[in-house]
Amino acid sequence: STEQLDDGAWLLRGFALEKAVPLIAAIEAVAKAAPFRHLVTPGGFRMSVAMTNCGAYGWVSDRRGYRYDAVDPDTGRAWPAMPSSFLDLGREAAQAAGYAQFNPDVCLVNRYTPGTRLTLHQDRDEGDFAHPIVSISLGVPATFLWGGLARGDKTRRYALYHGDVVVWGGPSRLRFHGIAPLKSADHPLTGNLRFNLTFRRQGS
Ligand code: MD5
Ligand code: FE
Repeated sequence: STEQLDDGAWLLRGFALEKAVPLIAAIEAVAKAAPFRHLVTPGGFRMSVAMTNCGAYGWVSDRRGYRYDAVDPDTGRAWPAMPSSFLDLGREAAQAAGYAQFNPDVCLVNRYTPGTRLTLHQDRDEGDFAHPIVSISLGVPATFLWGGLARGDKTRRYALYHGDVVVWGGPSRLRFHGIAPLKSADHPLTGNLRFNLTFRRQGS
């Protein structure tokens, strides 16, 4: 089913379900070349979510700030190429939500263990906010917190399940959002883990 969350924001329930097994295998291949790591925020806090990237650029954070970089600072090499299974599904989801021209050059991969959270934030390090962000949830379900354009705005909660895809664009592109601490659960494909893929356009 397709549910409109707000202007420019669409929840495509189960859109990735049929491709979940190859997507998870591709995550494992990406993580072999660019291992998951816990980034440090500019304020010095270790993030509870573990991250890696694929594509021409990757999102990184350290004491100097947040940025996109073509080189993985942990390996000194380019990020692994975006698997075609990722790119195809990211584009199909964007198209289903009305963004036919989406050509992502980054896929940020997040890995959640029980208790992992992502505090309320905006995604604003990309070069051009005209492009949407496509998010694919795999494994253990999570509670997504969806706010407004100011940090203090009221948040709504949505359960995101294995295979769900969300597309955020237009007036919803810069909303504050986060993930509540992950509950312990067991998923047949991922055990106690949740993965989230976010497709982004970094370069213009
Ligand atoms: C996650 N990841 O489930 C979430 C889902 C991240 C991140 O937030 O930055 O890696 S992506 C949700 C998202 C992205 C861009 C805009 C909006 C939500 N939004 O306007 O609500 O790991
Ligand atoms: Fe985000």
